[in-house]
Amino acid sequence: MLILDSNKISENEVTDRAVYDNRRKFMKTAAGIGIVAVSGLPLGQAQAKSNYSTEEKKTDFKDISTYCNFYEFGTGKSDPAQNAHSLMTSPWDVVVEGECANPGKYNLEDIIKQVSLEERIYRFRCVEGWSMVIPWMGFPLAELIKRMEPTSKAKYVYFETLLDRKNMPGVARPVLDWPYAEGLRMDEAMNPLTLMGTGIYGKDLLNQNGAPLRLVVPWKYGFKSIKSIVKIRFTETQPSTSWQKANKNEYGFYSNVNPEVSHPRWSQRRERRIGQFKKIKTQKFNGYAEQVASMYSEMDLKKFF
Ligand SMILES: Nc1nc2c(c(=O)[nH]1)N[C@H]1C(S)=C(S)[C@@H](COP(=O)(O)O)O[C@H]1N2
Ligand SMILES: [Mo]
Repeated sequence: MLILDSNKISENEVTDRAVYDNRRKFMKTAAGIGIVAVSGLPLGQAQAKSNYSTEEKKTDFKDISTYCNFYEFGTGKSDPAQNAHSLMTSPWDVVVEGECANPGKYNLEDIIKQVSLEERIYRFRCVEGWSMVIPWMGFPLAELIKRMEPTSKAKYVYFETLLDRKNMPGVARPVLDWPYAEGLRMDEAMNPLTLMGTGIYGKDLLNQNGAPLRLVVPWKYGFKSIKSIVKIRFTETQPSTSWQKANKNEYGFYSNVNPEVSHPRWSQRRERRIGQFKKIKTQKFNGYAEQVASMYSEMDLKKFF
């Protein structure tokens, strides 16, 4: 763990260190031997402190890593932390297909070498009514998408989680239509807030949090942030998602955090910040309206929930 309570270390330095550790881990894996020089990497870029980070109190690592939703490992909040150790996350390949110039199978370590990792402290709001503040490590999804060169037909991006019947006890039951599937509109995927998460608190993601690569879309309900991604597909039409298939009246494609639109079975006006006693007000777009509201200015968000 990083020493986060020392007055002598500036927040900037802590962030740099966290970025460095997370990247070095990937580099080690890539080289297969000891510590390698972190060369050929845009470390200067990675060190830039993110303007997008919230100053709110971060949720304890213990809560982030033990209170999880990852239904492939069971539907209980503590099931993923108990069961996800069996997931094999290295080596890890991501298949890119559909409407793009550069489809193919990409090794994650190779992807990591070509993007700028940074720390982003984001609010994270689950549709069930709880929230956290999570210091993610990751890189903007836009960087990856640009490298894949989507065609003019690519209007949406579809994501799929690994489906491993041997190591995922939860998929034995048809709780959701496996593999877990999610999607974003192209402008949402390209928005600078949208991250591909690789770590939390400067460490690689634990399996229960979606190792080794997960989406982080902070203005949408948590279920859009799909874990352990193995497939990315550029599509012309809106992809169907696991939660829409499960119940389209309760879970829409957009799923923007919105206190004005109730879930059919409960209000979304308030949330319980994990680790705090009093409930707090939920903000529209989870407090990221300045960055994202313009993408929806023409839409009726009650209809397109
Ligand atoms: N593959 C997969 N991704 C998933 C889920 C899941 O069950 N399977 N749960 C989603 C939900 S509902 C939430 S709230 C977040 C939880 O992320 P966390 O456990 O890291 O907080 O992951 C999302 N991504
Ligand atoms: Mo969620």
